[in-house]
Amino acid sequence: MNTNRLSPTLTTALNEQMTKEAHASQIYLSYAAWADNLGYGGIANFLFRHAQEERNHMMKILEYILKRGAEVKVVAIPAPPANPKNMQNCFEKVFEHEVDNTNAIYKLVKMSFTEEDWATWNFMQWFVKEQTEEETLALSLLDKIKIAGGKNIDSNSLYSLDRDLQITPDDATLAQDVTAENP
Ligand code: OFO
Repeated sequence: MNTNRLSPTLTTALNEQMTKEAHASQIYLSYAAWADNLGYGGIANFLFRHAQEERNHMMKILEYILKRGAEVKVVAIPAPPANPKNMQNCFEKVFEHEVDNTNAIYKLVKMSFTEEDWATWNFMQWFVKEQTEEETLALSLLDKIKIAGGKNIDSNSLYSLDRDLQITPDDATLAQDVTAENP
């Protein structure tokens, strides 16, 4: 009796996505260590928290593959890229990584749609929303840095940003949660 509810194609793609989430976690981890080394404890805290979030995403996919009766393949995680050049570059890179991951999520949504695997399609919707949130958050940080002078951001602004990011919530407000009274 076949108890595997995932196709071989989706099993491979989900396993790859699981590794991609682990890679995203390593990227946040390395940028956090970079920021901490420079003395920005608040920014590092924010990035460390996001490393954990990505690790949670990895676990969700791992659990999903198992719960659908398919095989999980844990493989090596690629090394993170080089350290950012400055704080603006750090958040530009964060935004680019998030967009790259969003595109990978969209591919999985499309694959599950094409296969008419509605369980996987439904599971992936959580990730679609999560990526929208993460892109929104990264964009809002880039906006803050731009207002504060972009790559010429001064130490006062960096001090404030560092203090703010220590307590910045992990989740951004999405457009669908906004009302006219509470924009
Ligand atoms: Fe896994 O959410 Fe970002 O990348």
